[in-house]
Amino acid sequence: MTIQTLSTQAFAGQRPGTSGLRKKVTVFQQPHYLENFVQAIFDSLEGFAGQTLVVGGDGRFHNRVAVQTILKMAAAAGFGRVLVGKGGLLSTPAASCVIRKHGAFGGIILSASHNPGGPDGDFGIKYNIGNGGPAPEKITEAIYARSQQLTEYRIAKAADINLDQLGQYPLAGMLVEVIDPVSDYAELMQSLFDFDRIRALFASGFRLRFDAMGAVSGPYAHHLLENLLGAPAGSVINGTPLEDFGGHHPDPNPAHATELIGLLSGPDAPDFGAASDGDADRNMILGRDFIVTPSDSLAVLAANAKLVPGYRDGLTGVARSMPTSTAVDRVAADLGIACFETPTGWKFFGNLLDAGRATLCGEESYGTGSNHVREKDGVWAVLFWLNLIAVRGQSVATIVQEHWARYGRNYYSRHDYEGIATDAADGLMAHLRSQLSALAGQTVGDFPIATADDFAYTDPVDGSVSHKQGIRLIMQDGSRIVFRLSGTGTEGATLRVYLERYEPASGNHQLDTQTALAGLITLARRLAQIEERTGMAAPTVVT
Ligand code: VG1
Ligand code: CO
Repeated sequence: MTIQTLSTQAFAGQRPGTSGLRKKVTVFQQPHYLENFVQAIFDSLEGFAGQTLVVGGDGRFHNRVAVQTILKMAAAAGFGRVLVGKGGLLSTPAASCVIRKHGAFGGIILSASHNPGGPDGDFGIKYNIGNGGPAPEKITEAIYARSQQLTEYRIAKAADINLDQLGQYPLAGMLVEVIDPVSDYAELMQSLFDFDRIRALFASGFRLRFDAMGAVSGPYAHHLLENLLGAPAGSVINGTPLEDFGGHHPDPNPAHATELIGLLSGPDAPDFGAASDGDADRNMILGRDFIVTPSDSLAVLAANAKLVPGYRDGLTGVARSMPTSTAVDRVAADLGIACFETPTGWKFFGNLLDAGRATLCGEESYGTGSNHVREKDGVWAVLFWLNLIAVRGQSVATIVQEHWARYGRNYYSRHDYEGIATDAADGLMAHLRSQLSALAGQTVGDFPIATADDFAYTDPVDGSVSHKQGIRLIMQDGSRIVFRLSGTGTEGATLRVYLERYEPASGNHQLDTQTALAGLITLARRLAQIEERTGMAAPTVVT
């Protein structure tokens, strides 16, 4: 066997963001760019000789090329075995499931998630540790540091593996196993949910549309919803993974999943709609003419968890990212369980899940999950909702409205300002930071501000501290405005403004969300000087 050692030079800018390294495909196509990052990952790990690595991605353009390179580099690095999904495919939650089930040392996931794909689109890579979850900051920072010092990388000289044929293939002293990307995951889902009951729901005429958005959730949704649960053929739309997602922006929110939103409106609409993103870790839940916000979805799942077999014994705790609405906090208080508030990004939930301190986790960005894996999980959330509907025998809208009637409603919206010049975005955040001490305790317009700070998080399990995780303005009545810059974009900066207002159980739950939040929206734009600093009179995306 031949292991080649090739000289290389460091590339600036290989610091992983909220969820791995994401760049334009053209950046990844530069000679040695991917190789450098993969070598930096391997150089930052210890003790993997002879161990198993899991590799797979969301099938976007460049996925196959990258998988072949990673296989050869894993062989050169001394891994004993690589499990790779057929066609190079593994959804992010399925990769997490496979790592855990097969006791792998870790995994490499290729995805830029909800970002568009294709030759002009985005590509991404991230490393997950042996618990199946995204590497914590300590490791991602080590990978970055290493990427800046590299002078060479090692790769086996070997023919490409046939990724389209299940089986075992030797590669320079290592074994490559091409596995079915769906089966381990499908087995796990069947251990958590009442498939008989959901099957009976479909048999009774319940109708669903699941929009896979041309991305990797298609094979999972086809198998679970149509083959195993009996939803009629055609219930899953855009179900074939495509290298460019069929031109879709595979982001399951009302702004990008417009086809599905259209299908779910009107008297003849199906009962239930759902969509997932590029790597199938996000979910959007819809009823007929009804959109469930992700923050509400988390709260509803927590409140009803005991109705589902996998969570019958109740939850030890829940966790949400800081910008996510506080709807789930009210459920946790009612249930008498802990509620953790973490920085944005699933990696911050890993320790809480491993320590058994949280069972369900969620983010406002259409991410929901539990201790069954260590990633958020789109198809899991859909099955959870279907199980609830099958048990409660109510529509999506009724379930959510009854939730509000009991706990009150957290009106919630996120306003994104995309494509801002980096300097302007940094200046805007610095300006906000400079006002914090003056704002705390002041009344601005109609809003008495109780807390104004820059969110910092101390992990209760390992004590690690993360600073500057978003600027919070918390009003006396609990209403909140949060500002932060995206860590997943590949062009310029994206400002995210998160807005939340609480309306008690007895209050008005029928307002239009943007109307309900109008005062906070105006205040946010004024305090951050959004128009003056970015020239933008309105957000580019509202969810
Ligand atoms: C966004 C979301 C965050 C999510 C992350 C990865 O990050 O806000 O909640 O965890 O994407 O999701 P940011 O830094 O752009 O706000 V995914 O589905 O892109 O892996
Ligand atoms: Co994703």
